[in-house]
Amino acid sequence: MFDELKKRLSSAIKGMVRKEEDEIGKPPEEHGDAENENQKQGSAGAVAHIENAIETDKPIDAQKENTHVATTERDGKQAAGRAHDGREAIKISLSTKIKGKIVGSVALNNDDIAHFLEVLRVSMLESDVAYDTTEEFIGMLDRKLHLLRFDSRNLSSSMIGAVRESLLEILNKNQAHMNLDKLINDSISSGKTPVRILFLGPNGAGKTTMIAKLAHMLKSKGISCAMSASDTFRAAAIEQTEFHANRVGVPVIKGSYGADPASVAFDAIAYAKSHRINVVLIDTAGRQETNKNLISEIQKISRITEPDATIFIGESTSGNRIAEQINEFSKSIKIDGIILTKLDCDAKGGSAVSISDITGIPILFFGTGESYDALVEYRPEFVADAVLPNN
Ligand SMILES: Nc1nc2c(ncn2[C@@H]2O[C@H](COP(=O)(O)OP(=O)(O)O)[C@@H](O)[C@H]2O)c(=O)[nH]1
Ligand SMILES: [Mg+2]
Repeated sequence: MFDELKKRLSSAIKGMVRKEEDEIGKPPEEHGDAENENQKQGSAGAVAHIENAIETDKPIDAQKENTHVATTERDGKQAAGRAHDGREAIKISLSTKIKGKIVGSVALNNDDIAHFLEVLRVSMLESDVAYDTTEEFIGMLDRKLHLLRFDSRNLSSSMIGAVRESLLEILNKNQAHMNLDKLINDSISSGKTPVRILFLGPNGAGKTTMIAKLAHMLKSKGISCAMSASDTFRAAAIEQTEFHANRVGVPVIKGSYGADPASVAFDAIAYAKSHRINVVLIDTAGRQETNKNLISEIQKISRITEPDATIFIGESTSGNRIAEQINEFSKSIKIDGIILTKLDCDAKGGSAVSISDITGIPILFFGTGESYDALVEYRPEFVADAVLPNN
């Protein structure tokens, strides 16, 4: 679950932090007070020396400067090298960094930012994050990294914080569009029940299992529900829905194989009304977005049941293919929410980061296993925590 994305993002961030730490030297806090004071004076001397050299156009020999600045020999050589390349380079990279070391705040080197963003870009694309989302994220982070001043004593967590902020902006984008809990609770309190929830998606995506998980969750919250076995097409589908409903302990309304799935769903709603059941979960046969007959069938089910929410269920392992499927389905039927199943089998995890951004539809839940409680309510923070290192 998110393994690859986490591994790659962590290594990119750690690489960047190591590089910056190398350049700015050890943080002042690691020295005693007296030494620290000497160091500050030495640092200030070095900055003054370099700035003086820049102003007066004298050659700089940073290596000869005998101070207590934790500027490494390599940094000195780099600084001397940059002196020949141009004064700006020295101003930005060396003197700013030495100053940064004193006040504990550093600006990142432009080349380092560009390299870091490129590593992130490749990591995300290769972990199934969609191209457009990756570009948007990189652009956002680029602006942030150029503007921010980082705490040199805490570079790692400041960097993770900046990446996390940009990621959360992407992950949060569409979440306000739908809140299933609120929909159900509002409908119950205003007496507009049963809430009708229609599920659709490809065959084998985990629709029936997910409906059973949701029934289990609702039941545990004291919300009554019924399942409509409206997959009247696939062999053993009715028995499978019935099996789950019995195990979870909720009623199931079924027809016979080949029966009109819309009429089974209609019966389920009537049953829920007469038994004062709060929510009807309507299971349907698997379908591809390219099958015209099955698309008109789901449109008919939707017309007859007038769902309060239509939810697409897809496997997270399908990667970016799901976003294409949803966008294609959306031309024929309005989809209000997405559930991604089998996250436990998805080593990459990137589709969970970008699918909502690409489709404009919120993610509601993740399926994370085969048991009834292998269900995680979607929260942007959950994804950010799962794909970023802790510190
Ligand atoms: N590992 C894992 N397996 C799942 C998950 N959700 C469903 N499955 C399995 O995927 C298979 C197909 O599930 P099913 O509910 O019948 O899919 P449907 O055709 O869309 O109704 C079953 O073997 C489920 O146990 C999940 O989140 N993780
Ligand atoms: Mg099924």
